[in-house]
Amino acid sequence: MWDILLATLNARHVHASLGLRYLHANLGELAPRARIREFVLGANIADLVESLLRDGPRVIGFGVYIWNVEETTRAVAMLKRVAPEVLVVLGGPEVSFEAAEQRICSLADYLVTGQGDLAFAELCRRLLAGERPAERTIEGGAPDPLSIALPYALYTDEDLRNRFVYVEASRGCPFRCEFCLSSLDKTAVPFDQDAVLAGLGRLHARGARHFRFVDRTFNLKAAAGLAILEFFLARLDERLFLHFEIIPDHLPEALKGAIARFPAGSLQFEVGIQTWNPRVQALISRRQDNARTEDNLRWLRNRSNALIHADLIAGLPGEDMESFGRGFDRLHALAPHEIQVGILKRLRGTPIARHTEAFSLRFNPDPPYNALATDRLSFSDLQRIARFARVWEKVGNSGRFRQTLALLLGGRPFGNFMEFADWLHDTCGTTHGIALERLFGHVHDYLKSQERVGADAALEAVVADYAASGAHGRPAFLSGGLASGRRRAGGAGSGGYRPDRIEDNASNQDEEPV
Ligand code: B12
Ligand code: SF4
Repeated sequence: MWDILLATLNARHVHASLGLRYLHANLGELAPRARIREFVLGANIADLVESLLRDGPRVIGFGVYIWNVEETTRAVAMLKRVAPEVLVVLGGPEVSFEAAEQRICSLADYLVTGQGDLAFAELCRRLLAGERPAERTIEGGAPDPLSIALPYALYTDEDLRNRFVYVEASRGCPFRCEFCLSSLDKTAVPFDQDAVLAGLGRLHARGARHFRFVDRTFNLKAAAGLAILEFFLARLDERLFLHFEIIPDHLPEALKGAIARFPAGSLQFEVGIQTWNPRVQALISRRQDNARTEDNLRWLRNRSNALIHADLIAGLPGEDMESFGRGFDRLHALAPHEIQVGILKRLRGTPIARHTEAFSLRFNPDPPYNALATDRLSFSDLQRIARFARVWEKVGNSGRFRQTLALLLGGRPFGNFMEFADWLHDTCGTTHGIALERLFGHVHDYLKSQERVGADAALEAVVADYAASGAHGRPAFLSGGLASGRRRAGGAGSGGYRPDRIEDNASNQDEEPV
């Protein structure tokens, strides 16, 4: 039996909840009476509630995020019906703002906004002592990181084997990009570096090799970043994989030197570009030096082995199709390994909402609160971009269409790929649920119909990519007459994946739908 449960629904099993581990680690004398219960989106809610109640809790804390708020609301509603005596405490970014408008907040007993590391423990002490604080909303605020116990010992061996190990060297962000929740932070504050490195060292000694840093701007302070990179350089092996989020226009020489020493496949940078349009950048208070961003991306691609995953956002105030497309082409010319096209979301609490009227921003009222239309992009434009993004994931980012991609893009990447995504949607009636083999067939059909490509070049490229993907079927286009020797061009396994690594990339599964 456990007095306190810490529960959440993660986006997928591979994502372990770092937030709940912090709360548990900071429960002090209550920690042995508490347990973390993680579920995955799509769980049966009645089963989830039943399984939580089986632990006999007096308090259940739920971690609420944009991806799980709908299911968590149903869980809390059911729980309060069948076990009203169990106290429900909510926390997490989704309920830290606009609480009055959220059904889940009215169902719960208590709400802790902001960082809950210390505030949750304090509340539990009072609740378990029989007190019922009159104030239902408690501000967690932003405690000094030096007062927070680190949670890394709470990763189990199973976590280390099968899940991403999320870690954190600093909290917060000094920048103000209005679409982002971190724009509300006052600044970035570091954790004690020695303590963090000691925690990472113990995880590494236990076998952890896949570390994802959740720091908003890993490269903000060169000395701190360098210490972490050096720490891992001293522990390099062929399994090590590190993920960092970086700001693109700031790459001091000291960091470059260390980055350049990492071998292929060991370092991944998520680089937020979001928009290249200076007018849009100014409107959303995003400071970004485009020229330095380009220089740094070029340096990373030419002088380091880091995998570059770069993000763009469509639907920002002031951005139209033409300017977004130009931005895509500009980014594509810098050859990041992956480009993620996201649609603007109006996250609760973010200042982007101030532009709603001036730019006629229409947001989905339900999570994920994505932009549906703006004064410059119609609903149908944004639908097309969303399809572009999905198809790009499977064809552009997957690494499975290397030769065909070049033909698809020709000299105008955004325009040509948009035409392909439109065609795919018209042909299949959807861009969801197209199995890989059929997708190869469609790519082939499309390319051979394009005068600028020609049937021979289309077949040759599709056959080479199909063979390199490691797939073993006999799709219709293979009966197109190429000799079997040519069919094998590229060879299985040359698709650029690291099958030994925990992957969040659904495109690694052969029959994964688009
Ligand atoms: C890891 C991560 C993910 C993972 C999922 C992780 C999981 N567990 O499933 C992935 C990569 C899948 C993901 C995806 C997305 N994410 Co994300 N993600 C993060 C990230 C980088 C780290 C989260 C983390 O561990 N933080 C560190 C811990 C310590 O902080 P925390 O989780 O906020 O927890 C603290 C408090 O919230 C609070 N707290 C949390 N739980 C509880 C519970 C109780 C009871 C209490 C009292 C307090 C409390 O106390 C904790 C300790 O201080 C954050 C950014 C960030 N650095 O936080 C964004 C973030 C959480 N994601 C965000 C967004 C918008 C998305 C996407 C919509 C992005 C997109 N594609 O457009 C998608 C949605 C996914 C989907 N399927 O729909 C937003 C969340 C906004 C919101 N309202 O929830 C964040 C904050 C980024 C941002 N700055 O805007 N994400
Ligand atoms: S987008 Fe990145 S740089 Fe801008 S506020 Fe968010 S975390 Fe900071």
